[in-house]
Amino acid sequence: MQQQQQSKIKLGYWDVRGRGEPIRLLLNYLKLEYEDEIYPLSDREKWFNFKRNSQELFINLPYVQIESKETQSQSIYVESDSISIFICQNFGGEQLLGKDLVLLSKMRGVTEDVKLYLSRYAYHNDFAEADQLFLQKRLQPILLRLNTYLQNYKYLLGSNISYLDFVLYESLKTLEKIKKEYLQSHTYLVQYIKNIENIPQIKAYLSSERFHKDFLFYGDPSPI
Ligand SMILES: N[C@@H](CCC(=O)N[C@@H](CS)C(=O)NCC(=O)O)C(=O)O
Repeated sequence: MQQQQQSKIKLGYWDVRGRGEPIRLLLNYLKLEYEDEIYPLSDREKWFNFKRNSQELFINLPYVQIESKETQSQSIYVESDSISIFICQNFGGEQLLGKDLVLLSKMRGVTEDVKLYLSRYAYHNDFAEADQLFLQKRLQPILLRLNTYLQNYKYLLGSNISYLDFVLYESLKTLEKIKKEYLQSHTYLVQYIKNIENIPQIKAYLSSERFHKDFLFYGDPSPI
C-alpha cells in the first residue's frame, strides 16, 4: 500500500460490474484504499433515497465520494469518465492520462462504441437478433481494427497503460462472457487481456475479496 492516503474514497454503484468495475480496476492499479458502497438492485430505494438527498445536480451511479481526513469535508464526483480522470489527477495516476489529448479522446470514442454495442446486445429482448445487429454487424468490425492496432501497440495509448485500458478490458471480459468465440478469433485482444491480468496489482485484485466475482456485468433486466 502506498503512503497514507489523505482522503477516504468511497465508490457508489449497483451490485453489478457495469460502469463501476473499470473504476475499481483503476483504484486497485493505483493501490488506493477505497470502500464500496453497494446499492442492491433488489432494493433500489437505498439508491433513490441517496439520490433525492444529494446536493450534486448530476448525481448518478457510479459516484465517488471523497472525505478529507484532515478537514472531514466531503465532495462527490460523478460521470464515470470524469471520475477516472479525477482519480488519476488527484491520486498519483497522472501518467494514466497519457500526453496526447487528441489520441485519448479518439480511443475513448472507440471504447465507448465497444461498450455501446455490447450493452445494446445485453438489453435486447431477442439475443439471436441482437447478435446479428449489434455484435456481428457493428462490434466485429471495431474488434478487427482494435486487434490490428494492438498488434503494434501494447495499450490503447501506445506503450503505456491508461485508465481507458480498464474500460476496454472490462468490455472484452463482457464479450468473453457473452460470446467467447468472437473474442478468441482476435489473438491480440486475447493477449491484451492477459497483459492486463498479469499486472501485479490487477492480479492481486482479481484474486482478492475486493473483487466481486459473483456480480453480473449488467443491471436488471439483462441476464448477463
Ligand atoms: N453517463 C453516466 C451514465 C450513468 C448511468 O447510466 N448510470 C446507471 C447505471 S450504469 C444508473 O442506474 N444510474 C442511476 C440513476 O440513473 O438514477 C456515466 O458514465 O457515469
